[in-house]
Amino acid sequence: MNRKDAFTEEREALSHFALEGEPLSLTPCTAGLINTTFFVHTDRADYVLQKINTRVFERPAEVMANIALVTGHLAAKGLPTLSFLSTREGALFLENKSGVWRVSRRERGKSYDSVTADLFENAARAFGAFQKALSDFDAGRLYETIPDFHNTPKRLAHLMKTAEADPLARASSCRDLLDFCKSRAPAASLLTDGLADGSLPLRVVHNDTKVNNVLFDETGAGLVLDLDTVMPGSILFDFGDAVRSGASTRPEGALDFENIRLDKTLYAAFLKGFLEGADGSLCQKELALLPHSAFVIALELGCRFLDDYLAGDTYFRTTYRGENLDRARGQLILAADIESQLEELSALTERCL
Ligand code: GN1
Ligand code: MG
Repeated sequence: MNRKDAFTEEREALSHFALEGEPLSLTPCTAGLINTTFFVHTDRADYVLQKINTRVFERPAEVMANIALVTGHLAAKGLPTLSFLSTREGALFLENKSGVWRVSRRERGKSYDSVTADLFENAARAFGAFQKALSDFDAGRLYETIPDFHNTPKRLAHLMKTAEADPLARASSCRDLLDFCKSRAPAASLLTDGLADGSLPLRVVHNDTKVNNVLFDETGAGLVLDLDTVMPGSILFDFGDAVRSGASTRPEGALDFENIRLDKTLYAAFLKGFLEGADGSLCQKELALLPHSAFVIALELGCRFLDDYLAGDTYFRTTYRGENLDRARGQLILAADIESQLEELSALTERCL
């Protein structure tokens, strides 16, 4: 193993899993804002070791139970999916004094933070096919591991409460953003209202459909990764999150705010791939709300970043002071741009159906 004196906790955790071969190297992976991830290379195989963030995932046993159900369902259909190793004691994860750990096989392929329209369409096809493959799985069997994860009105209300308490006296630096969020409260409940009145079906939802959660093979086919937030919800959470993260002209966290817009070509590419992958699974109301879902989820993530900034940056990993404020500004500018293009996006969506 490299750096003999480092990674003591990680090596101890790894020793509980029956890896093929001897671990030769352990490399930190910096992607993701929540869990801590390492690539493990042995003389025979490659693995991913993760320390689960238990502040975010308070009940890791439920996270892993959801993942086992979903990967089991996909594997039973012969579809490619992630595969996790049990511990030597036969558990789905290891809990020891340093934390909660799990190991999966490292699948071959490439992931990207930003993609061309062609690759984005392929990512969409993978997310759509994931939905289709799970459309016969009873979403009620899954735990709600993070309650109200995509409950946008609750996220917005929570932000307003934090802004009112203003524990670090930061609210004065983002009044414009707070006003924007508050004024969009009526639209924020579009998806949750539909779930509540039954007009939007409850499905198995991935809930984190960023393009870097797809691994592409050499043919361009995509494998869906990061199943931590698989929960019951609306398919529109997945479509909206993918579009707000992948069809923006600038990546999340970009500081050249004046260049942030929704790219209609990328939107159309995602739409095409997603509808093909989902292969007729969407109902009329889901289809009609596709463009709006991107607005709602961008607004929601803007609220979450802003809330975390006001509360002292305890949720999303940051590398500089004010990063969550910058992330929030970027998301809310994107939300405003999507909102201004809703009519056009709806027309474009209709033409694709
Ligand atoms: C978090 O850690 P990562 O990148 O998989 C967050 C998502 C956000 C995303 C924003 C459990 O995901 O909801 O969209 O950051 N995941 C959780 O980059 O909160
Ligand atoms: Mg994630």
